[in-house]
Amino acid sequence: MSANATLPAKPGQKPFNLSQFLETRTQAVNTALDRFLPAEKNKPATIHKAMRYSLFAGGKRMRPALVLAAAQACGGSEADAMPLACAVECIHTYSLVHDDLPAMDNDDYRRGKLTNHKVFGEGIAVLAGDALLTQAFEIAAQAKGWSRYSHRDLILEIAKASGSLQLIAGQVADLEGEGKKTSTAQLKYIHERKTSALLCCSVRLGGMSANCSSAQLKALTDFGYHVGLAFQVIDDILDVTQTSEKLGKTAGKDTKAQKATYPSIVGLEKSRKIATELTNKAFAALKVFKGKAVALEALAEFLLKRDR
Ligand code: GRG
Repeated sequence: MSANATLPAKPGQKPFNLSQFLETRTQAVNTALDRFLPAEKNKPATIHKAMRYSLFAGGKRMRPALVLAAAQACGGSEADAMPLACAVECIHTYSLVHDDLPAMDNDDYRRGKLTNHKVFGEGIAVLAGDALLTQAFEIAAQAKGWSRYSHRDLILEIAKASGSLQLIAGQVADLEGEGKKTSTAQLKYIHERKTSALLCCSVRLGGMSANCSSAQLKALTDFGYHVGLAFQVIDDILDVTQTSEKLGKTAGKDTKAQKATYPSIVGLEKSRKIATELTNKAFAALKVFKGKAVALEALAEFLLKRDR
């Protein structure tokens, strides 16, 4: 599905223009990231060039879009949510830079360009990832804090999602599972941590930036968890069905690295069915928003039908 779609309206609802939402939010996020990051010419210029190279390489900006859409569903403002949207994109980009390193996935292409270490060398790529991770917390600390959610809550949220029990745990299990027989339970464990944790954190942060109620936060958590799992099932499907040109990264890597994926364990057709079921569970979680979560709904549908 291309983001050009205008989703048909449900009875009593205006049609939602997803392409316009994504275009305007991507532009706003890029402008904010540009302001938050040290300028390229700041000494040492190499590290700032390397950070900006990967950050502005043309990612889909799905995590910031989820932060902003969740804030909107809870009646919050884009300005209040923006530092958190930028913080999660910095964490996500750091994880990609490190994942591409020769010691990990050893990839030459990402976001349609040469990977960070191919351009700047391994040492600088490690440091650019470290700097983006640290930058995320500096940016998040500039969010304002709300009556229900303090700065402490925001920082804990991001640290937990990206720490050794979530994002890093998923990556460790992924690395250690290469070439080994993996059960669907173990695969789910990896997907929950490697992918779902940061997507779930994104929608939760959006809700927090709108001082959301505990019922809204619970619904967002449920939504984010299921969308996150669906996202990775689709990512696994795309790895075997799309070209490297389309994906902007090397296609077919999972099979080559003998990685456990949904298509390799249950086949393509069942994988598509699982992704649809997970997305339906995500839709169901949005009921409490009584039609105000149209952007989240449209994003979940877009993520299910995406082709890159
Ligand atoms: C190195 C700490 C560390 C973690 C790495 C994110 C990750 C864990 C590995 C990257 C490879 C991978 C398949 C990750 C799962 C999440 C995912 C599908 C990332 C790609 O996200 P997109 O498609 O990428 O949103 P863009 O480039 O569009 O932002």
